Amino acid sequence: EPFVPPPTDLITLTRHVLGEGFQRAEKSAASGDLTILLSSLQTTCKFIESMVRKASLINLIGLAGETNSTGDDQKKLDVLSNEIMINALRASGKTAVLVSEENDEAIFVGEKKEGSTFEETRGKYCVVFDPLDGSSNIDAGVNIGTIFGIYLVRDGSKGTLEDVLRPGTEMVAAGYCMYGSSANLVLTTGNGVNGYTLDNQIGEFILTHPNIRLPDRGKIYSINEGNSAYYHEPVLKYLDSIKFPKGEGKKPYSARYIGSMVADVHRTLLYGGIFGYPDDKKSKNGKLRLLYEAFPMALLTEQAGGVATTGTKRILEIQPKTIHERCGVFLGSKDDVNDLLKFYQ
Ligand code: AHM
Ligand code: MG
Repeated sequence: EPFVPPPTDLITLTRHVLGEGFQRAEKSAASGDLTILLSSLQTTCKFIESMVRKASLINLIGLAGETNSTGDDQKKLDVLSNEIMINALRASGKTAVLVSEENDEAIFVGEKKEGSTFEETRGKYCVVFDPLDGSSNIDAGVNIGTIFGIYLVRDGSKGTLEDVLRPGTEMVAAGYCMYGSSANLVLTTGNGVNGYTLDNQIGEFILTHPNIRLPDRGKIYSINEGNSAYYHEPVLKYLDSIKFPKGEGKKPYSARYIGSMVADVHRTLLYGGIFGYPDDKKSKNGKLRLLYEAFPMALLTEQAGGVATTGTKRILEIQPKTIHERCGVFLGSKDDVNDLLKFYQ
């Protein structure tokens, strides 16, 4: 076979982000800060991805706090990922408030860090994140991912809870990194959605999915139907309508459910269809977390031309009251989600 040279003008995430200008975010902040923050975030994703790959090898899988045979403390992968993110985001000098699924309380950057010898630099951004989502899938080697959303502190604020208890419409950027057969980082800065794939040899995320757009209608539904006994009427009726469609030439939808939000949303963004984790009779507010699961995914979905709703309201417009609150989620192709909404009216 003759040697076919690879493309040489690669668009890396850093290059793309530098060139994009960040109309929405950078205008109001010191220019370049969001670029530095995103650069630090992409490093954490590479770090976590390398840990995910090594997990079974270096025996990271196990109960947090358990000691292994050599007596060293073993850390669960999600605990480790959380530490990786917190350390990197604090060190970036660009953050003021951090909210992690793994921490009960928000972290306020700039307050003296225990054991640290130097003063921390506080920045203007707040990052809300789930360091490693889909924990029930880790031990089986199924796709998992990191989800994040970014707010700019309000004018004059040094970073308080109020800076993160804001509707998703006020997020300046959001994204996720999926650790699957490859690592895929999907990002929006309020100007469409782009997908990047990690080239492990170069160590860079390369733009592989420019301007992701959801098809207006898909053929897939993605929901944990095992919860049907608890579902409210509109959800059951909608599911019935796509499994037993009435009308000539109409075909039933295919079911796909991984149980990792990042993977289920990733497929939905690329193939279309509908993903749901609704509130039901048992889980009154659903399962997924508003701040660092529903908001980032809703922003990505809307930026890709889709719709994200609880069934009764637009997710991005919810005013959070607490940092770990939950909400029902439906997101995906415009026509599919609108079909569902008809059953709620
Ligand atoms: P986790 O934060 O404990 O990992 O839970 C969140 C996950 C999501 O990734 C996924 O969409 C959902 O839980 C799956 O839940 P279920 O197993 O009830 O279907
Ligand atoms: Mg989670």
